[in-house]
Amino acid sequence: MSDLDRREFLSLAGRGILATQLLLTGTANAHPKGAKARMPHELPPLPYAYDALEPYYDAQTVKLHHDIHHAAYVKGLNAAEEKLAQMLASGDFAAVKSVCKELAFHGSGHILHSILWTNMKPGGGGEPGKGPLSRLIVKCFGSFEAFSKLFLAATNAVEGSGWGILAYRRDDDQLVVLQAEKHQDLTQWGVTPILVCDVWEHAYYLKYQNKRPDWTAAFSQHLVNWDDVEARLKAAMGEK
Ligand code: MN3
Repeated sequence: MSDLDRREFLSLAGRGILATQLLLTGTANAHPKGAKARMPHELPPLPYAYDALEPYYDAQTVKLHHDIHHAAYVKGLNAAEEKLAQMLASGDFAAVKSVCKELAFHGSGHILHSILWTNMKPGGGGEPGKGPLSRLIVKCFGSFEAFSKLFLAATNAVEGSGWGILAYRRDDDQLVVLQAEKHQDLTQWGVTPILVCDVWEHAYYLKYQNKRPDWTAAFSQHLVNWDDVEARLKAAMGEK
């Protein structure tokens, strides 16, 4: 991801993962009488090789997940923003309901997967280092162990396809654990996701079949990149 893309992405993530905010972003960029044409969203490259997370996350699933599934959300988001631009140009808003749904679904899918790839690293897992993230986890959840149990329980209990999410709520300086159904349901306004675990079956089925808790345990114990989670927390707090 280039610096510009990263800034744009962090800015987008910082404003939440919500449909109306994506819609407003699209509106500002796509208005026919407004500023220059919007740049299409691009699939961010993986920050490691396909097989770098073996044996906990297999190369075949990583390749399919990134190159096929994540790419489809990027394509869908660009298509939805194109439809939005056409609505604005024509003044015909009959399709607004479906366009809003597509902006939310594909926009949230793109944002959450972009976080997921850097949320993992070879040799990850364990606990975060001593710093603002670990201090805030203890303040909000009592201990890292309690947080970890809550995050895994919430993620394992997602109904159908979705995500486990640790997010930062800047209004009162709190971390919150949430579930998302699909990509965009059950979210909370005004929070910034900093740690996400994908529990759509496409994320784990080849290797773990129906054993979702085995995937989430491997994610937690061997893959989480806590440095990335803390960098996201600091960005959300407004620190450089
Ligand atoms: Mn996925």
